[in-house]
Amino acid sequence: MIEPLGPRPRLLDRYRAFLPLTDATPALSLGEGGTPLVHLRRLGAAYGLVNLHAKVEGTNPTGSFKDRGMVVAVAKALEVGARSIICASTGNTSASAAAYGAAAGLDVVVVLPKGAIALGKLLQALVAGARVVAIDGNFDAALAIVRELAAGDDHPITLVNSVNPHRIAGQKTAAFEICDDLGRAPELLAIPVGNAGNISAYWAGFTDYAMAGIVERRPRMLGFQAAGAAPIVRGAPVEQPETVATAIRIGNPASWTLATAARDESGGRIEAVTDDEILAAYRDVASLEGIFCEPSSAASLAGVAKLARAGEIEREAFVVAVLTGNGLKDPATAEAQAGAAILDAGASVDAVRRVLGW
Ligand code: AN7
Repeated sequence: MIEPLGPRPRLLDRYRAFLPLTDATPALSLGEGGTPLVHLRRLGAAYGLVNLHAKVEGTNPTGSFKDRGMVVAVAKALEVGARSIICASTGNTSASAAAYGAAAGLDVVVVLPKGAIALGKLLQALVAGARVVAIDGNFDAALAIVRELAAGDDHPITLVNSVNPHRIAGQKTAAFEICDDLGRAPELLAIPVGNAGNISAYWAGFTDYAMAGIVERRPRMLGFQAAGAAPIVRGAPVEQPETVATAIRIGNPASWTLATAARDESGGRIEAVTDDEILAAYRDVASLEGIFCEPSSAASLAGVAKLARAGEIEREAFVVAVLTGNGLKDPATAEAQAGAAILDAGASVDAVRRVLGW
């Protein structure tokens, strides 16, 4: 018999020293964290990079990095006796809130921009039993609404968007894992930027590890926004953000200042990538590496590709691109981008041979 694997360490136990937990914080886990760091040899070769890696966050329980922060935010909500949670979302936060809220026995309300959420994410929230409110407005409007609802005291409810500091605290753990796996911090960390919570969380995580003396240096942070939703790059909010990468279709990021601080303190940059560049990276990482991520996630690789081709990343540089969510969440984009058409054949060996050209 082969040794049993044993229980996976819980994220909140593994990084307890760096998290805002107390003896009164209830244990909660759906198996979040511990995601793979994959060396992208074939895609790296295409970009002219030999040390390109992906942090594959789509393997989290609800298929995105949001679970790292949600487990902390929901555990902390339980600790203070909350009965219900609320968030605005471009999809993944709502899927995660619905799942962790269900596991914790809480009422969950999610407020979404109507018609702008990838189908898989919407279904995750509905099947988990969240109350889903679709507004005639974008994410920025939804966030303003839930902030006001949560601030009022007529109906106590805990806000679990990334303006809740427990979300950022939990999301720092991805930076810890990267350092633990590499035995050091990478030189460059590439990440999509939407509401800008995650880039802020990674920077806080690398900073915690550097302050604790676990790593010597922190990476340069490279944030990428979609060209049609690039307020930080433009330096002004975008009224009508537009992009195929619906998860990052955000015109006025809540963590704007933290994101520009991460950029500036790290000597990094925040740049825009076009939808075409995003979709090229989305197809390439699937067809060259077997990693199916969602379009927003591919913004990190699209940005790396662009900078590498411009000669701005050294061939040997240790680069980690964060692939924030699973490709299965957005079947409509997958269908539109799928490279190969389905070959129709009769149910015989000859018919199958024929369509394969054998
Ligand atoms: C796959 O779910 O904002 O810069 O409401 O789902 O921390 O916002 C999602 C964002 C990147 C951007 N990749 O992260 C939401 C939401 C994926 C995402 C981002 C999101 P932030």
